[in-house]
Amino acid sequence: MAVDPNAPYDPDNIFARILRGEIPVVKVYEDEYALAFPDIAPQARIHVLIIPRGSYICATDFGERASEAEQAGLSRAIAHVATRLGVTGSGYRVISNTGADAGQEVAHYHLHLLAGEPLGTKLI
Ligand code: IU
Repeated sequence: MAVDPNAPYDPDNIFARILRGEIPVVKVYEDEYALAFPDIAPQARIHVLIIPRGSYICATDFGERASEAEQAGLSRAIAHVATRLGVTGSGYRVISNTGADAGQEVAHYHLHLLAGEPLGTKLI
């Protein structure tokens, strides 16, 4: 079911559980602001999710409530992940779905990083 961006944050959503270490993931990158791990259903040769550590539902919620440091931290995490994956030269795409029309499924703000092949018009 699609996420309702106006519903309260659910602390038991799957990404919150991953952040608490209740569900193991391969950590592609982590720091005090963000965690990155492979998407379980990759839509490109490289498909990594980058999530803030804070409890934010979607892009709107993150943009409105996250501190400047958290926003800068997530932005920098994109660059760190891309560098770690070795795709800064070949290129990559960052996408975020918010709400029903975008098809957001998990109610913890996340960025999809797609790379590793020509992406054409590929979206998530
Ligand atoms: P969306 O933007 O909310 O639609 O993306 C959610 C993504 O989370 C989607 O690509 C799923 O494959 C991915 N995902 C995951 O990586 N691990 C999980 O346990 C679950 C979803 I549930």
